[in-house]
Amino acid sequence: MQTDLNVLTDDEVLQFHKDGFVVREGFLSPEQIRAASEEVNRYADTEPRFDGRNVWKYDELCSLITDPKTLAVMDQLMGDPNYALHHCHAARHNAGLAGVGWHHDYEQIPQVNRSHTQVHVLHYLAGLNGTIGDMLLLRRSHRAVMRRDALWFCGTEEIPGTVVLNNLAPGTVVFAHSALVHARRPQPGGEGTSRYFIDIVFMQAGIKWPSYGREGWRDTLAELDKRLHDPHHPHLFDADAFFEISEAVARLEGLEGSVALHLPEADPNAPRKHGGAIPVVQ
Ligand SMILES: O=C(O)CCC(=O)C(=O)O
Repeated sequence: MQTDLNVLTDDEVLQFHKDGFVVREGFLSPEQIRAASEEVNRYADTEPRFDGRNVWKYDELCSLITDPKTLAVMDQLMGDPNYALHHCHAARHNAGLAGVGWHHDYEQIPQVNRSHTQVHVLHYLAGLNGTIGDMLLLRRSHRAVMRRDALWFCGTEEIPGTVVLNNLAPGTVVFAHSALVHARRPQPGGEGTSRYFIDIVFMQAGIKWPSYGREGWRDTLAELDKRLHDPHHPHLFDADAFFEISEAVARLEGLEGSVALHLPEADPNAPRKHGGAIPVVQ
């Protein structure tokens, strides 16, 4: 699908890079909301461990991955069309859902820079209404380099810079830099309703990213490529965008002190590399 439309304004693109997120209410059409909610209901009712991970099995989730508007936003945020899908998750949340403490989801081992962009596209099919769970975002935190769980000790308390999302229209999509620190604050109420949450994650081209999990990720990408190959986004399901996360974790095990000292010596004549298209913003 060719996506030469500009869905985000220039100000929104700047806001994404500056604050780490853009919220688009009503991004999904009523038909998309209905079809995706029905699909999530169907599988959540019949598969106790349903999480949308084997996404090629789910038609409506597949169509959200390749939604032309979503890919157009990705083209704008990534700066070129060669980005790759990392994973898709889907969940139906009900009353009494547990919270998730402050964390970020930027995939890097170890966490040392933010040279390239990774985007979580968060779909709230039924919106958010202050019951079941609020989404908390920590504005601008994507620009700090930290462990994914560095702020976990703050639980789901509001901390300076917190943006609360608890009143969003159905079909809202939040485009969040994956390094943006966020939390899900549990809320009472919501009996008899559901909170539908689908996150779809894309990685900018130019570096290798950790694979999604230790098993099955190559097969998932191959199945998706067979079904959804898009010549305008030729690397969308390209396994070459990734390395085996388990190998990287094993390489780090037992290292002490400054990890840089365990790397081969740098060639002083090698050209210095710069990262992806991240505008300098104040
Ligand atoms: O349920 C949500 O709104 C966000 C959950 C979360 O923190 C995550 O998926 O990383």
